Amino acid sequence: MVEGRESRRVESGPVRAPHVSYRMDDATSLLAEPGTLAVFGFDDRAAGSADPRLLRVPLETFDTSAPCELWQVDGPVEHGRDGALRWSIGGGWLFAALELDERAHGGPAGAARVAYAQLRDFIRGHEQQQVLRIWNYQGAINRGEGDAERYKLFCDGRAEGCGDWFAAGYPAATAIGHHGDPHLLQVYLLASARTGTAVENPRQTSAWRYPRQYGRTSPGFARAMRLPAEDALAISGTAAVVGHASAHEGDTVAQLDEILLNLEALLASAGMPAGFDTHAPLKAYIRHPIDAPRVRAKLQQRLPGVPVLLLHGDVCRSELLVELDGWRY
Ligand code: 3EB
Repeated sequence: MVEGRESRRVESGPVRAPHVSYRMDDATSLLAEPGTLAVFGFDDRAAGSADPRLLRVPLETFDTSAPCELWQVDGPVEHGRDGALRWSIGGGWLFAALELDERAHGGPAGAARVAYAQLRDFIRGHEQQQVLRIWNYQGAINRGEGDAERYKLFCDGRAEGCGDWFAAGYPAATAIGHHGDPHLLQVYLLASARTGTAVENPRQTSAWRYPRQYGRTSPGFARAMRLPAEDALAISGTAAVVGHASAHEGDTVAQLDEILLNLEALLASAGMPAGFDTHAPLKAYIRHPIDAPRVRAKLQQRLPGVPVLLLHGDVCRSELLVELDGWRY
């Protein structure tokens, strides 16, 4: 029965990308909308709800009234908690988030190891085993010297906790320093039952091949991920890294120009048309608050109409002053 087989294939085929948007509504009403997989509040916007789909991201915004970020999927959404881990599943997608206090895990490496091991254990029990995108927010990310810099310890622990989890290919990722509780490590991810397609950037050395000078453990992430239905590109944290070197030390605007070149090259490498549009939200992580107006002005000029959330965050190399990540539909 060719027909029956055909329709089964369609039913289990790739699912539509989550719809990601910035919304001024309060978190409670966004959680009540159909298909809400996750809601992210910045500053204090996520306070006061016990819903596991609501995450407070410890990054301050540079806007006087900050939106929430909303992830919506087709179909009903289940949610719950598993120890410290909170999760939701719907529309073929899985969201999971963990917040750990490093002091309970022997520091940054231990916390990263435990976070990734717990996420892996949780994912193992579910149909949605393909992790396509991960965000990491670490306190005081650049504190410490050389191999003892906290970000590098995080990279060590992440690799240990992952083991061979990503042996078939790394997800797209972001790792940014936050200015909240310095002991808080927050990790959240998006997974599906289907594999995506990792995309690398010809202008940049793949992160897992970075030379020794950047740390004992190369960071494991892909520059971007095409989602299974090929209807969206999840773009990793993108900084002014050319080859493996940091460019334009001390010049935020020149770094931002370099990032825009990196993003153009990445879109071309993904086989997508140039440019961003008003449906594809981006985030800009800015190290020094004094740079926020300059970054905002440049992005308004270069990416008019594109929703960009400006956040106070530290890039994982101390000489890097700004980083962008986000989506392209
Ligand atoms: C870079 O290009 C900038 O450790 O997961 C970007 C995205 C960066 C993800 C990570 C690090 C990570 O190397 C840093």
